[in-house]
Amino acid sequence: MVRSMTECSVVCARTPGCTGYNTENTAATHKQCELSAYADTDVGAAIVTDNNYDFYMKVNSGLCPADFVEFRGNCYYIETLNTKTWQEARDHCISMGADLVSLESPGETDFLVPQLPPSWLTGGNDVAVDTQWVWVATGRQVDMCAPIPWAPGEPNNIGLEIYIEFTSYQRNNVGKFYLLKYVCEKSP
Ligand SMILES: [Ca+2]
Ligand SMILES: [Ca+2]
Repeated sequence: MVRSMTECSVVCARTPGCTGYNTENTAATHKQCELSAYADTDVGAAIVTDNNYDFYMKVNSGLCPADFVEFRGNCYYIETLNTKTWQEARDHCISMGADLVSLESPGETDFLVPQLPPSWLTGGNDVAVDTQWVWVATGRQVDMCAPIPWAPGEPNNIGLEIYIEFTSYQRNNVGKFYLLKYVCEKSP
């Protein structure tokens, strides 16, 4: 089975002891998502043709707690069973030493998306100052365009919508009683 680099990174993150992966598809090797021990000399990517992709990356230091998966040095708890309000979800994250996820790179978003339903809660909010969107874990401003844009017509503030929902690679603001799956993020 051909796996994308993102799928392969997920397989590695969920495999105890995996510290790197190689996604390669050539007639000679037929390697697909080879999990491996990480070596400094292997890091990097070489795309030879559309069908030949060779990549090693350290994705799993083994330092994340049980129930968390690791991606590029951060730990993620991905809730795919239970829905909660934003505050309930945040309380759950904090109880595990984490906070609701800050989406700060396309790679991070691409890593999370295949593991979740189309819609889920992030740490984005404008609770403190209306229309000043920040990530709750860091207080940093949410980039208005990246890594995902607002959905057309959003943020629309129907009622009091103060939390950012990820929905099908776009952003929507939702209210405090809205129930969704969610992602927590922490440093190892
Ligand atoms: Ca993040
Ligand atoms: Ca909205």
